[in-house]
Amino acid sequence: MTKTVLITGASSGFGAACARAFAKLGCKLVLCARRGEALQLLRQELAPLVAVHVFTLDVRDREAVAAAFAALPAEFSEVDLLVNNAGLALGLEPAHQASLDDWDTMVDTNVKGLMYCTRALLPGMVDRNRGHVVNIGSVAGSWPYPGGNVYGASKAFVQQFSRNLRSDLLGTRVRVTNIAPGMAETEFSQVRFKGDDDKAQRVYAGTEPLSAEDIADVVVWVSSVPGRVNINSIEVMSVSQAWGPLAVNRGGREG
Ligand code: NDP
Ligand code: 8X3
Repeated sequence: MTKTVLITGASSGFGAACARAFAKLGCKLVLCARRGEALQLLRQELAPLVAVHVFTLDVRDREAVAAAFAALPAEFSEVDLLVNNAGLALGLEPAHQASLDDWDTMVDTNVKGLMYCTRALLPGMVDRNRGHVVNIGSVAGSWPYPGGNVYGASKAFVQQFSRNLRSDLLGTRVRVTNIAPGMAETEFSQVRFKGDDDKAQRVYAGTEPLSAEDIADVVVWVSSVPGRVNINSIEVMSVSQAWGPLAVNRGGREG
């Protein structure tokens, strides 16, 4: 089993659930996110079980990521598993009405932040010839939906980056996995709808969405298979979710 696990975006949702799951397995934890108070509460909860190192980090800040990961205390410095989980969707407007600031934030976090964290930890993994990068993508990276524009595109990046990493890492025992969850009830929709609780709750109303723990179970599983096995990509949906038919416009404005 993996020994030292670094999780980005550990202050809520999938990241916090992963921290709890890996603590139960006795792994040392390195947890980061922007909200320090939530991280401290999690540290207090898990410290009786395992060694936990927490620090605030905005993954969009390239220098801060490099500095924080280079300054990990010796006990935590050999990261075996990086869970690139920090990420967000902002807005659901069509592309011609969406906020460019929101688009920038999604690209800076979901694409560039994930790049910075990966680039900072990969050299150590390659040197040790051991390690695993688990990227949290999304079904939105494969399947388009109205309003998914840049969010989905950022997760398509995660999927292809994951595959390309494996190409570069051939000949090492460093593994890479893209996990693509569908609808899961976390703080995701509150963030997407900028604190509008009604809108956020309507996403899940009458459904049985995935839970954060469901995804943590998947992260634990992909990292627990024998070292010769690389789970490349895994897509997970609630039974409440499936695909719709291709959309056809009838009678609207077209030329
Ligand atoms: P949450 O909003 O509950 O968690 C998101 C986490 O990301 C928080 O811990 C947040 O911490 C962190 N985060 C966001 N921006 C930054 C940043 N700039 N720097 C550091 N940390 C950051 O949502 P989920 O748990 O659902 O989301 C986790 C991942 O799963 C995301 O990548 C999301 O896109 C993906 N996902 C979610 C699905 C869902 O339906 N819930 C489905 C498919 C994928 P803080 O605010 O403290 O920085
Ligand atoms: C989150 C799932 O379908 O809201 O990535 O994009 S979805």
